[in-house]
Amino acid sequence: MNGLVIRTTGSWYRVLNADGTTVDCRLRGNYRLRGNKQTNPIAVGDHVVFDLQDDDTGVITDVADRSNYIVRRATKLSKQTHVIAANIDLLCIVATLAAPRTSTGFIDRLLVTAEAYHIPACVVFNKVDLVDADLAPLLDQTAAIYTEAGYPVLYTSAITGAGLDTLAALITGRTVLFSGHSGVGKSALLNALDPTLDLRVGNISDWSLKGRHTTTFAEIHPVNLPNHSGQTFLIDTPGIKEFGMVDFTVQELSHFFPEMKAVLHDCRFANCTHRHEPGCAVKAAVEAGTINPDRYVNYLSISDQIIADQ
Ligand SMILES: Nc1nc2c(ncn2[C@@H]2O[C@H](COP(=O)(O)OP(=O)(O)OP(=O)(O)O)[C@@H](O)[C@H]2O)c(=O)[nH]1
Ligand SMILES: [Mg+2]
Ligand SMILES: [Zn+2]
Repeated sequence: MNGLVIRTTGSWYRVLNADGTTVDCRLRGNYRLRGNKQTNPIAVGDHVVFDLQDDDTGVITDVADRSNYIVRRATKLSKQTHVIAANIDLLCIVATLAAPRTSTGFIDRLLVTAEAYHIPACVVFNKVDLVDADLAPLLDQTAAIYTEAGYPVLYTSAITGAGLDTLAALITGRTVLFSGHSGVGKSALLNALDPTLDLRVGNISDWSLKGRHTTTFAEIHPVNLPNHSGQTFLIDTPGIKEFGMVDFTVQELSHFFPEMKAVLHDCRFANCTHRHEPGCAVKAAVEAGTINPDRYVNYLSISDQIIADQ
């Protein structure tokens, strides 16, 4: 039999069959790990082959090749990586400017990783109902950074329903990974998209305005969005504090900023790092205002981090 891994907890994998039933599976004892760099050999989104046992549990014997996957460092300083999900059609980075505030540094690290792993991405600014006149200019400015870089940007509110039709239209029929800090409203957004989901949503404590890590493991929720036809797979994930990137070099980094990639062939040196080299087309574009300075600053910060980690 074969199916889609929709939940992983400890050594158990919940597999969704084509007929809509699920089987809880374990991994065959001698299953060959793809190297020991990854803490989890199978992630949500993987398509697996399994044998059904007498007790109605399954034993996974094989995993299909992935079209893509997204990884982060297992812990802050770890060399090991954690696969968040596999076979993703779209990454929705859920961000907020109020309670908690998402930095562009965080968004850019996720976007860079999405580019590196060939996953289309969008930025969803949630909790727009909390954006007052004072905050609105900052929201528009931040959103413009990503629109200009070529990413779809949405404004949503899980509370008022603002922007949900646009979000539903963007994600229908796709497998969509929702990622972002704890408390930005990932689970609340999924509930708002499909009220039958009834996912657990956290409380924001007034004193700290920090999320509480309500969602504790990644899970795929198959849904049929109201007013949209086609099966959609929504992946809810636990909030992350920092996004630990892996696996690429300073030389590669600018290729994962689409607006830099578009001009870097005009740099004088083929191995330009766009920091101090003369004749750098990226720096020229920043000075000319066609590349956003915030994105460039985050580029520098990520490349510093890559160098420090080497
Ligand atoms: N005002 C407002 N509150 C929201 C909105 N979306 C979510 N919230 C609230 O924000 C809090 C956190 O929402 P969750 O959906 O649990 O956040 P999460 O991103 O899933 O958090 P983790 O599971 O911890 O990663 C809850 O109290 C929600 O009611 C929104 O659009 N507007
Ligand atoms: Mg959640
Ligand atoms: Zn350059």
